[in-house]
Amino acid sequence: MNPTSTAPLAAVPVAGLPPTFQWGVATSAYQIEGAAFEDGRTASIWDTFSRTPGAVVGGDNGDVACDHYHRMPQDVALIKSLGVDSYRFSVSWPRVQPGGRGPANPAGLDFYDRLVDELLANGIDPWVTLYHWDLPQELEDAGGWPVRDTAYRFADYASLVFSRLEDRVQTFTTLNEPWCSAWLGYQVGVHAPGRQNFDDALFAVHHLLLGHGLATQAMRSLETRPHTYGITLNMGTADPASDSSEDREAARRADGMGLRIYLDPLRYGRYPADMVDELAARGSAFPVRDGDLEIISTPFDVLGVNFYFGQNFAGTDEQGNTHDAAGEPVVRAVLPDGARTAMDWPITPSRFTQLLLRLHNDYPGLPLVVTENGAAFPDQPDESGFVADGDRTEYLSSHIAAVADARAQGADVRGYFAWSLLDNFEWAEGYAKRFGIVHVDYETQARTPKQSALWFRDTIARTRSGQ
Ligand code: IFM
Repeated sequence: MNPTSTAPLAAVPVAGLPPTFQWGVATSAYQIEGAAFEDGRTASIWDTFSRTPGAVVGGDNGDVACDHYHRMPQDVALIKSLGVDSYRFSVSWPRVQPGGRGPANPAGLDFYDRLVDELLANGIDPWVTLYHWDLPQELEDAGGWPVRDTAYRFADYASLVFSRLEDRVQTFTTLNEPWCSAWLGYQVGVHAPGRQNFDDALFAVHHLLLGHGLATQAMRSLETRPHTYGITLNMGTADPASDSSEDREAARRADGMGLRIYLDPLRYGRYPADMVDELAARGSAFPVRDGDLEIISTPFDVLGVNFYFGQNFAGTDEQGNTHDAAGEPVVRAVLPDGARTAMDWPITPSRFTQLLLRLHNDYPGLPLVVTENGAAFPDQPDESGFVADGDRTEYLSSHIAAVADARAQGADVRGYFAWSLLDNFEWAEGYAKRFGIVHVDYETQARTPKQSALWFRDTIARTRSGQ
């Protein structure tokens, strides 16, 4: 298939999205930029973690990644060719503020300054994420997110970025997926910094949320015009695997730790009582100080929703035990039947509708934007680099249709960003898993839009024209 073809590709038409719906593509700094030690950038926890033997598939790291740092104008032209409204990117903290303290690195800020200008010159709205997992290593050495001071350091860093870009950037989101930073990084240990300590993870949750609130307040205090502030959470659905009381309890616990311990403090200024009680029963607690919950619940304007799949939960292990060896209740994920992606994640578009409606009902009054949705599949490029990814195209079209469905039932979903613009460094999976709608040949750095990118482009055009 000719990648430059403008012929509409076969796909499920997406009905019911208004011409004003916001379309975008998303990336993050460490996953695409490369230039890991240029122009004053210092190490982040991912530079360190990816050098830990066995931590990342293939021993891969982000030193070069997609070389976006050096290819930015061409990448912006690529984004423009897709006809999207917006580009969601993250700012690399150690590029902008090496070491995580002190003054800004002018060369680091200059890169984002140029990126914003290039986007605006091409009619693309820049959507900034301040933190997509690349904590400066020095801050981890001082204790990382389990330590309160990191929240204050984050607010300082946010102020540096904001002061430079606020004249041209409308939307600033603080954190991407704090669940991953806290639980995968500090409890499970499969993400940087690779710790395995339950209380560290719990403390990290609180300090990430505190950092969000402090940063939002700091940016508002500096603004010379109104902005849109937000945070992005990764969320799924947690349904009971059966109607048994154990399974219903397991689903409640999974939902509590996966969604409510973030959104309840953000929106209502309190941690959910059932989770606080359960944590107390195991001798743990969020490190809340007076005034923290007021800071965390600082009003914001948009909730970024990252959705990949929904899950079921069982309250028993495979042998039927209700408690694990440590005496904790079993919360076992049971993946829904059906097709899976290359990540072995189930494909569950109807759960996406379910999640968006649930957010609309339980946390009303907050506009939603899908800041990530997409899938890895075992792509097979032809000799020209083109990938006929009918699987990814179908994943995107069914999930965009799920968004339209949620909107039709009342959910205030205003936009959708495909994850990801480019194949990129997929964290612990290295370069082995490809989420891009544009294929990247890592040898030559050639970018080739996949079938999904062309379908996405055509879908956006059709929606805009009201078809
Ligand atoms: O690649 C990641 C991204 O950085 C955060 N959200 C999930 C994506 C796919 O795993």
